[in-house]
Amino acid sequence: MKPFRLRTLGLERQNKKKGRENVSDAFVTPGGATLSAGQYDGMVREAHTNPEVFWLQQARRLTWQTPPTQASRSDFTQDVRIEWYADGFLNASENCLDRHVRTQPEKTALIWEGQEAGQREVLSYRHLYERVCRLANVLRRLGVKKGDCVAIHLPMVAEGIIAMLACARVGAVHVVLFGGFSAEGLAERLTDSAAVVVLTADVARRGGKRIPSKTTMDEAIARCGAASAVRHVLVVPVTGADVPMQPGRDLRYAEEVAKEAADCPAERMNALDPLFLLYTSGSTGRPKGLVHGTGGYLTWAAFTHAVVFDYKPDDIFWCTADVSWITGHTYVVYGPLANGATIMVYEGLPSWPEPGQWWDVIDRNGVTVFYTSPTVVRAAMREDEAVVRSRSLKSLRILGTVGEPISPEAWHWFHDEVGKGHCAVVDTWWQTETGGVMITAAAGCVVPRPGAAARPLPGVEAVLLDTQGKEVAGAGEGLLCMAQSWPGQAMSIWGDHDRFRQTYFTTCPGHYFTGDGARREEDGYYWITGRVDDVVNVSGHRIGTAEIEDAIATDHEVVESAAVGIPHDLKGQGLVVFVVPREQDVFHPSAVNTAVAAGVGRYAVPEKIYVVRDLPKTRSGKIVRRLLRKIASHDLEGLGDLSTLADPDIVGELIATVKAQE
Ligand code: 6R9
Repeated sequence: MKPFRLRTLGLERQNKKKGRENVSDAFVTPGGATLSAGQYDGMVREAHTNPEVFWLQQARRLTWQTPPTQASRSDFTQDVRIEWYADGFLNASENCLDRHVRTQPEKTALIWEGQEAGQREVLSYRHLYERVCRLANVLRRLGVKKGDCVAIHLPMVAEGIIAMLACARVGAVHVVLFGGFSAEGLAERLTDSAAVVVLTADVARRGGKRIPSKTTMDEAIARCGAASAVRHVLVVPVTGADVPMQPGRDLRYAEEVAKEAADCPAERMNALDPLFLLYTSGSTGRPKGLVHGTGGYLTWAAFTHAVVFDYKPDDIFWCTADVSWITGHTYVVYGPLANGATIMVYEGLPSWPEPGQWWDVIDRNGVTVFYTSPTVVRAAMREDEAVVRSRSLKSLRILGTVGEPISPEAWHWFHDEVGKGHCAVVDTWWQTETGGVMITAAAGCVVPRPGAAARPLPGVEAVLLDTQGKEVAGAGEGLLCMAQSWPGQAMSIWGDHDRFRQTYFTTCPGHYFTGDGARREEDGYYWITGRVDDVVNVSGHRIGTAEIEDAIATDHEVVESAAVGIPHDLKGQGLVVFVVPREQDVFHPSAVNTAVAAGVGRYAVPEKIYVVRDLPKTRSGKIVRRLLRKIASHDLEGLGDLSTLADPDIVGELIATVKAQE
């Protein structure tokens, strides 16, 4: 087993120092929770002792064309098989739309606000259903068949959500692509998924910036060359900008949907048919397309949305995540819509054109559940306190965070200033691979402890393993693994099941390995200590250091480079690159930024670049990233035994270089 690094973030220490442990006033939600703590504990016990019965029961949250008779036949050994509800049939878009149209057609499904003042659209379930059906008919007319991939490259507009559901309706596998990817990053994913149709925006907006979505997509498709399977590009008008259209291939979204009927029969899907692929970063270079199935994923989305956020029918549920992130898939779209909730979608930034935009969205729309990231909380904390204090925010009852650990300071600020002291606060730990929340203090059911991810949800069999692969009992620290499958678990990596097996099931044989380290307290509360692999988390963006290094390697002036993550006040982690150029005197570090922006995207451009003569390596040639992390964060104590390095002198030299280049 690889010698993984386990580190403690100090959150727990910080917390203990302050004497702030359980915060019971952040436990009971105003109006009371649907599930009592006792009922919740009962679910945890039932899911543990009788998982088959429990998960078949939970599957009844959905409407099945053919209900499943078996819950799981998953197996973490040998070839690895993740299979939930294998003999069940259902359609995800029918679950998110048709059944609510039957019972509550005029209920608001989606409130959308654009970033320009006054842009607002309210769609009832019936409206949303009709718009999804029109697009589904367009997709069918364009020849999209069950099992084909369709890429969605859109900002936070209603059409992004409509497109996901339209794909699900016709049985197409959607692949939502982040607006911040470079043409190269898009091309890589288009080729890997073999997407046949792409939906993109004319031009997207992000505050004062304009993002040329269509022309970037054109360049990406051109880069795919003969490997491109893209037959059509549907262009959604976001800003109404004039963009070049390739006759025969490119189509105007508005014109196409206008030609179609507002009804469209939904495809009959097996529970194991893929619903979507979503690319994420790991410790090796190539991004992996994680495959989520239909039945298990949707059950998990509906179950966790209801239980973690104490769902009530009159909620206005706002998850601020971009739809290109797994959080957007599960808690903007599938969880809340499967449960018939009203979702809030806002296109704009928290502080553009001035601070407080998101607080105004909450007040204007009566948002009751606000689910965001610690980065957003940290940024808001730095603003003048009058910004948050001048807003009422009284509609809120639950606040949530996801993506990275939240420090006790930020937790308390969120609770006191945004929640005005009366909201439940739920930190939620999970991953693209897990499909939905795994460890949390479910609102009204588990008492939160600021900084801790808290307890595994019912059916989540979390374990800690030491670096020898032995299970840690009771209180302790180790690699966070799952001993059993759960319905939301990704089924595979697109086109490469063996990579899936190797990535997640060989580090701790017989277990799913999360890539995170964690500490557990005696009473079973978990504290996430961060990634133990080479993944850096910048403002919740998961960035593989190998991806960065691969992009930099395309510059011929570079001999080699190493990217590491270091603590960052605002972003959680910042990305630092050490680069060894061919000729140190003539090399300009901006070349690194150019290579990263082109190969990955601007969002991954490093915080700091150090131009160095060499990297610290073991005698077998492995870069010792641990040393680079310490040097870059000026943490020079306990550098450890340097005698195993091929060239121990390099360490002193690097320390001096970092100092000189500050
Ligand atoms: C949903 C999502 C997953 C990685 C995960 C972990 C980190 C997410 C966290 C958290 C501490 C939390 N992470 N939530 N760390 N506390 N509440 O973020 O998915 O983009 O795949 O990232 O993010 O390191 O392994 P994804």
